[in-house]
Amino acid sequence: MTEITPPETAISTQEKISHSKPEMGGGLPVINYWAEKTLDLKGGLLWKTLLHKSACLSCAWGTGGQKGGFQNEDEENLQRCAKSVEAIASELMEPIPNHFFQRYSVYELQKLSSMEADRLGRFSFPVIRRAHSDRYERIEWQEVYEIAVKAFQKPPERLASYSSGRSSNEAAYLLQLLMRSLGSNNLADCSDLCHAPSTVGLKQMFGSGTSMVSLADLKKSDCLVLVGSNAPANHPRLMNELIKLRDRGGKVIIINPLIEVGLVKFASPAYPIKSLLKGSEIASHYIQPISGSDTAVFLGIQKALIENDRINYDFLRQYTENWETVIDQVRSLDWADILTTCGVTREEIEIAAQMIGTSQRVVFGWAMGITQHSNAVDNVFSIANTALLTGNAGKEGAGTMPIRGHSNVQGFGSMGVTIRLTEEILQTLEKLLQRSLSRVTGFDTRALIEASDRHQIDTLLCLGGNIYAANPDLTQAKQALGNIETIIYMSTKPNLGHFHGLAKQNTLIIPVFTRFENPHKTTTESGNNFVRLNDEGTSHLHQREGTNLVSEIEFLSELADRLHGNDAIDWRSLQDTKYIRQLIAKTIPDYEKIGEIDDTKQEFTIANRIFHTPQFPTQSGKAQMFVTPLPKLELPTISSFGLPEHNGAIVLVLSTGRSYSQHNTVVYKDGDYYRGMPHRNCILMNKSDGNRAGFQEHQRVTVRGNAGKMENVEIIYGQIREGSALMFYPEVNAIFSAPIDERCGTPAFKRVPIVVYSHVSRSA
Ligand SMILES: Nc1nc2c(c(=O)[nH]1)N[C@H]1C(S)=C(S)[C@@H](COP(=O)(O)OP(=O)(O)OC[C@H]3O[C@@H](n4cnc5c(=O)[nH]c(N)nc54)[C@H](O)[C@@H]3O)O[C@H]1N2
Ligand SMILES: Nc1nc2c(c(=O)[nH]1)N[C@H]1C(S)=C(S)[C@@H](COP(=O)(O)OP(=O)(O)OC[C@H]3O[C@@H](n4cnc5c(=O)[nH]c(N)nc54)[C@H](O)[C@@H]3O)O[C@H]1N2
Ligand code: SF4
Ligand SMILES: [Mo]
Repeated sequence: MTEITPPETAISTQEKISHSKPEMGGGLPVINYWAEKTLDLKGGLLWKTLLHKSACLSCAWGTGGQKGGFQNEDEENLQRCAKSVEAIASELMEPIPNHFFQRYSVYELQKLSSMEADRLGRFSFPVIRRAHSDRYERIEWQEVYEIAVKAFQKPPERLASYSSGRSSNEAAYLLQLLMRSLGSNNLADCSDLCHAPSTVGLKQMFGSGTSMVSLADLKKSDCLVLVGSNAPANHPRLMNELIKLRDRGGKVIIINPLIEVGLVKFASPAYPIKSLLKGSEIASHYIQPISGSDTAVFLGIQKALIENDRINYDFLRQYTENWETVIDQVRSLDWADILTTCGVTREEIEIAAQMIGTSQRVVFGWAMGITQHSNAVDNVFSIANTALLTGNAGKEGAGTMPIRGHSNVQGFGSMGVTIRLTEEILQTLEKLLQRSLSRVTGFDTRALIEASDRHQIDTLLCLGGNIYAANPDLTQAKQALGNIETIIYMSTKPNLGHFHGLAKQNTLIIPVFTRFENPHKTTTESGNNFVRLNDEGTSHLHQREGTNLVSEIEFLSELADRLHGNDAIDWRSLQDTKYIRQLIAKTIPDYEKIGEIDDTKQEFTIANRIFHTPQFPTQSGKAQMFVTPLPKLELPTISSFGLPEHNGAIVLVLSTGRSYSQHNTVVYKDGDYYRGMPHRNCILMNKSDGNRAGFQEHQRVTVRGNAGKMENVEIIYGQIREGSALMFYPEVNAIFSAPIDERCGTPAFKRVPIVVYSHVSRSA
């Protein structure tokens, strides 16, 4: 096998992670990371970027304020976390030189790990991999556009896009306008794999699919129920709010099959004296249910609330519909069924119900532990039902708060990058484009992979992301993408998708500027519905010899112009992002203020999203409640995996997610310090499961799913619920295909049946 020499040698020294587990989240390792990154050779550039006025690249908590990059929307300072530094540092890498592409074939590059691929550097000129060629080669822009234009002249139903929420609102708006004007609604997006169940569920209940809680509200709450979120790693600034909530006497209830150390105790660098050294207690009450049973937990909480007369009937009568049916269902459930489904004691449930029922302002926050299940929409309904039963919606300091992923993923939805566009927006777009638009339901991400597998897609335009590795069943994803004639990846950095997700004819990589480098202003929307204005910037790659990057806006508007010219709108003038903002103001409801932002510089909260009174934008003005069935959680037998029933094998439910040092499919560092996992080929399981199967900790085992297996996996024991296990994506996506919740298309990444066995017992 050829050794691939990364073009950049300045890779930071590999941190050795031991098996020992820390006693709290955050803390000095975070400070060390800051110091390591900000003091090294690129430190100056990193600081310059941190101080640039633009929203943080990483998560949707949305740090980055009016006066520089360190503020939240309440203009509180010191609000940048190490994850932000990690994301920026990755984009400040050197360009990948041309000789690198000349030297290595795609087959050699396919052997790279996610981390190795990311460390190759930045894309800085367009490249193409042509049919039958074994490598990428540099290509001139003229030919790029010729190929792209031809690719988009196919029947509209055979055109598709995929996007990932790091680009701007303006790029997102342009992407959907281009696709819809061509007649295609195939606007797959990473949110299909992420918070789609929240959007779908909340929209049906409240008429609005986003958080109804602002940051200011969160600061007024006296109880936060945090479900299926590893905030210490994935939304670190939220931890400051939890610390403050506890400080003012409030309660934090955590629901998670895994005890995440940072949710028990967190040492926040934002409070050097109070918190950093000793750590702050986070959870007042920690519930560890069986994976995938959250609806049962909430039904239990609802039953306890009913039995202890803690239901706000006045609120239900005045502001909700269908509440009687919901209450009747909960009353009719047996405690025994609820408790066996979720594996939690009645006492644990009663404590949670008591905390919720006696608090004045409860916020319910959740992330992927709730949405990545085949009953994900029910999970969301069950949480929101609990909020409504206690009158915790439509008032200050309370409500439902999906904790969004990518820094602008919510903006993509607002801009119309969705297969569920409202009729209202469709009609305004029709006016703008002066033509009728297709009403055919487009393909979401999973449907797009399935359609490609059936040879139904000719052209795919990817605005960021890694459609290959974000999907379950990598063999299927690779094969499906291989059926597409032309794939155009607009990307900042290489990832596994560029090497495995190769099209049948032409695969193009368009090198784009990242948020803080764009030559124009852009906007982004945080998970709390706050719109930020990102200043224009410069790129460290700009005047390097041989580099030739474009902005996403420039590429998309140039392509649109070549396809449409002056048809209906002057597509070329969309190169001016101010003009795009004018169009957004005209066509996207509640986004009017974006039309003035260039003059006023006033960042703003989107209208009609934060509810301080219980009037909701549904048809009746009331919140609609939905009955949520108790989940039926079955497990396959060992033999259904094609293995003989024998000792030394055990069936578990795998939760697949992120390690501490990765951003989605991009791995920054090996291992997970906070979970005591020294490298990525580990499985975290409960000791009693290990004992049951006769395993020892650190033993190497095989993990098999329904689509493949991983070998030599090291067992790590941790405080995870019996019967559950945890492994990291994207690697683990090789071994399973996942059912979806049909209502939103989201795969059950958090409940993957696996069998774990040792090499010895397999041959026995
Ligand atoms: N640093 C960093 N930040 C990120 C990201 C990143 O990769 N790195 N990704 C961004 C994106 S796109 C997203 S969507 C978010 C993801 O943020 P999270 O949703 O916090 O991330 P996950 O790793 O998917 O894990 C979620 C948690 O769900 C728990 N869980 C698993 N199964 C269940 C279950 O059945 N019930 C319950 N209640 N809990 C369960 C797991 O134990 C874990 O603690 O983070 C965003 N921010
Ligand atoms: N098993 C399992 N699978 C999962 C999940 C899970 O929990 N478990 N989580 C799912 C979730 S929640 C999500 S959101 C998806 C994530 O899926 P994606 O969003 O598709 O993947 P990312 O890894 O975030 O994409 C990273 C790439 O985006 C590109 N990029 C970065 N910044 C920019 C930019 O500014 N512009 C452009 N054009 N490109 C840029 C870079 O090339 C980078 O390599 O994965 C999903 N898959
Ligand atoms: S919490 Fe999220 S938005 Fe805020 S600095 Fe950290 S990664 Fe960035
Ligand atoms: Mo996500």
